[in-house]
Amino acid sequence: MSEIDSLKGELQRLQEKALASFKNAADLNALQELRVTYLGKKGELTHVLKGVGKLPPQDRPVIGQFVNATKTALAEALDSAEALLAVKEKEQRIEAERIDITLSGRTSPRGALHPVQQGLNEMTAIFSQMGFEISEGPEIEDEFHNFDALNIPQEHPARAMHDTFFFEASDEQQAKLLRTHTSPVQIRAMKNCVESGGEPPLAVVAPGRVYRCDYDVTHSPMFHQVEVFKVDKDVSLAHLKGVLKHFLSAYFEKEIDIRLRPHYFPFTEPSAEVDIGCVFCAAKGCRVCKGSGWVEVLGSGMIHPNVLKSVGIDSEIYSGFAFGLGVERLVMLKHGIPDLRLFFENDMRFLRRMGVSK
Ligand code: 2U9
Repeated sequence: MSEIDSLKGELQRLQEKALASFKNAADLNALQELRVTYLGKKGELTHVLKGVGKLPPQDRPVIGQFVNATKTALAEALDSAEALLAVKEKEQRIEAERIDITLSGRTSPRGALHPVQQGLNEMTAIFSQMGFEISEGPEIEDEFHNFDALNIPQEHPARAMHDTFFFEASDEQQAKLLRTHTSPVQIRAMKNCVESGGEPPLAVVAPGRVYRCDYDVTHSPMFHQVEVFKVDKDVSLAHLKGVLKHFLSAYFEKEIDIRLRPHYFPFTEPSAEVDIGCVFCAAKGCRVCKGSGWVEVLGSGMIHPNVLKSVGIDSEIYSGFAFGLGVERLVMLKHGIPDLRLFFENDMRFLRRMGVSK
């Protein structure tokens, strides 16, 4: 066999071996290595080329052409194998990164308003819909707004009854205290109206936190009140009773019976405690109403003339009704909550049942 034929044969085998290895290459890196192995400076084709030098000069162009053809064939085969592998690797990556959008999502815990705040908002909204203006005021008050203006003078036993938290103060300073009810908000609303040259009618709802130094099973040192008043010409107890019945029926979401029982408050005259027909036993008598069929829910009355006088409203021309309620008490009655302390312990079992952190 001539030298040229043996070289041709060698190139032929080299090409077959190379093409087979390109087909089997696992990835682009392997292919790159094969490119070096066959076409690189120290590669197998170069090695064969070195043998060309030993050929007689007239044979060299023939085998040179053959070598070039082999080189082109290998380069083209490498290029197309590379393109194929690139597509394959991309498909694998897409498959690996695929997101299954049919899986249901992970839910994150959802917060909610505290049951007391929910109740306070519901109550305030009912009065707002009836035309009462919502008013808020400071929780740190002075004795004038919390007591004097409400017909509770210095030595009045009601001051002691209110179990007030006082701030420390020197003799010259005006005593500051945590408000014991939201009535000072009402005083401020009336005073603001008069001082800015306005006059009644005035209808205000004052929701908020109040503080009393009192702590037992049915009392918390901080609790929430909603207080309501209306001042106008010819306001009567009948208006008070109408507003109360509408409010209580709206809040409990059913027709509610009410009754007014005479009582004493310094800031109202006459005064009355308000009972509702027991919502648990339909007034048949149970543990909640202690067998009476009635449950006390709030205090009320016609605003005392001294209170109107203290804010500069003429009690000969104007009259008004007012009432105050404890939010926790009403929320407990509506939802059958047995113990006031549940509101303040943040036991998740209670809060979840009431709609916090579902
Ligand atoms: C002004 C004049 C009068 C508001 C009133 C009550 C009766 C009352 C209690 C209910 C339960 C307080 O939270 S509680 O302990 N409130 O009994 N509140 S009359 O009278 C006012 C308010 C403002 C200017």
